[in-house]
Amino acid sequence: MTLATDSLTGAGAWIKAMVDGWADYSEEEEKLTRTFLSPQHKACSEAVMKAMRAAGMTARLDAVGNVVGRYEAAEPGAKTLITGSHIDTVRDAGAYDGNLGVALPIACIAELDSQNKRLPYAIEVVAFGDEEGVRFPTTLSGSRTIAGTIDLATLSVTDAEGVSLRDALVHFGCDPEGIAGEARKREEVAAFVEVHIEQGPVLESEGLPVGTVTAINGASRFAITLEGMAGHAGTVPMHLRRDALAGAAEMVAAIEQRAAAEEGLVATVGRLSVAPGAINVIPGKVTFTLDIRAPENDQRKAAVAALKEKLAAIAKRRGLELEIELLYEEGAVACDARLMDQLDAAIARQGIRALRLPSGAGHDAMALSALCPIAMLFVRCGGGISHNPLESITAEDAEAAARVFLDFLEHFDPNL
Ligand code: HGY
Ligand code: MN
Ligand code: MN
Repeated sequence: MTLATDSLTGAGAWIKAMVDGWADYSEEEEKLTRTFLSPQHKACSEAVMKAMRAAGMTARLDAVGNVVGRYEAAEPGAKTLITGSHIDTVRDAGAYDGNLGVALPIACIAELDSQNKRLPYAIEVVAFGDEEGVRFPTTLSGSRTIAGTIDLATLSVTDAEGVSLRDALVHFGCDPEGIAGEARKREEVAAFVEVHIEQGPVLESEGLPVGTVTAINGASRFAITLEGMAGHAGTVPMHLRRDALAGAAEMVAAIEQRAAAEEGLVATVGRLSVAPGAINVIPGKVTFTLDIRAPENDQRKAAVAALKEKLAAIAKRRGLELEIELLYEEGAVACDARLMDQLDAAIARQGIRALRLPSGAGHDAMALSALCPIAMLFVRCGGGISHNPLESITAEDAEAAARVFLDFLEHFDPNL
């Protein structure tokens, strides 16, 4: 596929086709599931590198499994604008979460390259490998590596099969010893700007193809384990049971009730496992996850503290052992005002009403905010649906977003 030469005409269909092609790299039949450092992640990384090179970029796999494409500046020694997003997915995912934010910048750079145009700064497009945190009990390892904030102790975390992150990296063809060296120097980076589907209904409700993100909600994630007493389903009277699943059910309802009572607070129990898991055995052990988010860090932390108390009271009353393990915590992050203004200006130049909106979803941009100013451009997605195979975008919106992003690139002032 080659882009039409007249500045991105046909780019939307080209971008969609590229992302739809990457969706073939899945660990599951008939579904899109691509987890960090899987063989399918490797195959997709190779396809991304091929597309980057065809667009006039150099492309490499870095020490932590990110794909890094680079389009040099007009002059050597110039600063770098980093863009990109993640190519790992949740289970049974939509195709555009993350992936659109890699394909769209590649299309814009292919257009610059077709015009032999170089900018007063270099551009790096990064396809991060670990944003969803599905395979390992950690996440953002790719973006944290580039930001220089990764905790190398996370290399010892293991997946469900007991494979350590370190071993998985070596198997993937990476050198974990090189991770520290991947950190970018602050003085060399102008900004990080990520293009991502909105994953919510606001742009669609406003009739807009794109919007400028103001901030990214903070999130805390926990693994919660309840230990009761497995027993015979037929012989143990109800008042003598220490049923871990009944306790978990009461806790899940309490979590939902607490979040629903407060504007802006969201809480989700996304995974729950029961042991021993037999029809005639009272559940002795349950583990479930909790993901809790809010626009303000104090609000989220207060809700976490209140819920910890509530769960402890339920466990005590039911005679259950309770363990709450923090898996992940990222504070809310504000986007840079100057970058937001530059995105708004590009949107306006493309004849679109500029709208600002917050992100309820987390993104690699949160990690990059430790390195440099960040901003995000949201793209409308059908029904606001995401983390679901029904996730969709239109070629028209992809093309509108590409025009805005290319306009932003051509006017971007790297000396923020
Ligand atoms: O969970 C999130 O917000 C992101 O999709 N990882
Ligand atoms: Mn996601
Ligand atoms: Mn995402």
